[in-house]
Amino acid sequence: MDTKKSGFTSKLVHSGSISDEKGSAVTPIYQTSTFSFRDADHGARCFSGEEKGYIYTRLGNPNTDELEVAVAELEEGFGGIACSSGMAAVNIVYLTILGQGDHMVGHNALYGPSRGIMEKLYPKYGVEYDFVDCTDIENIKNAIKPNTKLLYLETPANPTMGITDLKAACALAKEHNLIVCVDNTFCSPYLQRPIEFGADIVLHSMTKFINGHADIVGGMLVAKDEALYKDLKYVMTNVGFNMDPHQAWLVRRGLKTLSIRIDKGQENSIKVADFLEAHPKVDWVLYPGLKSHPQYELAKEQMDGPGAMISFGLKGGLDAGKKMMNNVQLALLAVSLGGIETLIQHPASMTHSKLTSEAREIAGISDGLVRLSVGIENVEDIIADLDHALTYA
Ligand code: LCS
Repeated sequence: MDTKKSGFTSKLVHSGSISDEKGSAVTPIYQTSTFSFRDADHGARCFSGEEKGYIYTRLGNPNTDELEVAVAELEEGFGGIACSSGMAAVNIVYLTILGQGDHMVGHNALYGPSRGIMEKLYPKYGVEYDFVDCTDIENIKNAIKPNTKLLYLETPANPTMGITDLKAACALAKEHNLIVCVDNTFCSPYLQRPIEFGADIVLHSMTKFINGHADIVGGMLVAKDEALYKDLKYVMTNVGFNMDPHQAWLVRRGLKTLSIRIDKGQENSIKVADFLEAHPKVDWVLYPGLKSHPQYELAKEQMDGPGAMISFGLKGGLDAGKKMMNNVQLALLAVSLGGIETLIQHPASMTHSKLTSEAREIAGISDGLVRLSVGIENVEDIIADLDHALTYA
């Protein structure tokens, strides 16, 4: 079925689907490393009937193809590249765009390893970087140098919920011939499509909302045009960052319910954010759907909804955070996000406990910061759980 003109949810259900000769309603899993050639002169057999010529799964497989077609269509890009993790996707971008003597500008509060890998590994290969607060376009302008090649954004950012003006950032980047990559993990294409605003590459940790069931790790890149798609794909296949067919099949299944999962998580989040904002033990709440978010108006303009991620600060700091974590019952005390189950985490005592309080502040993570990924459970149960745990905070 040609889904190019279909609505978003119809695309979720049908895009890229492959019907086989047995008429299965769901694409089978092509759990194979290699494909037999029809004869010495022709490419491998293709079950979809197209002259696709599958050869070897690291280079392409019907299950990764199906997922790539679907996500690329949803993001309104030229082509998708499924890969083994969100971090594989990040590294494919860095390896493709940056080389000896090149410079990148990135948002200062990215998902930790997306920044960490640049600071730790890439200087070995002569790559330079500056991480600045990209929520202020002036900072990007001031950081661009003659050798800058890449502008790397994440909006809303993890976990500070800072929002970058994509239209303004992309326009500025074009004046300087920069490639713009936007990590769209927190929104998914249901809530934000960065290519519409001028981005060249969209990146996802599909571990999160796209898959939505906390049962795989995976990544996706969507390139705006063919040339960029080919360059990114070359790195993916040759560094070996490919996604396994079974993993791709699971993600394609999860993707089918993206809009209804996000609608429900978002409806819950609006109520949870209001509850937290009114709670006496909570100092601040950062949620793009609250008028108190510093970029509330911008969020309304570039996002189709505020999403299901909330950060909030406890007045009692580190100790209060630990006590709250030890008293949640419904929310899982876990990293990751974007699944159907509510997850809660306190970076100062969990993921960032090895850093000093000062180093955490620099990374935008105060001692009382708690991050919540709101699930699709009954909202009364989520609020009751938080309310109970907050009595200990
Ligand atoms: N980008 C964002 C915005 C992320 O939140 C993550 C993972 C990644 C990229 C990397 O994706 P992965 O390789 O894990 O699929 N975020 C995580 C988090 O907040 N807690 O645990 C993982």
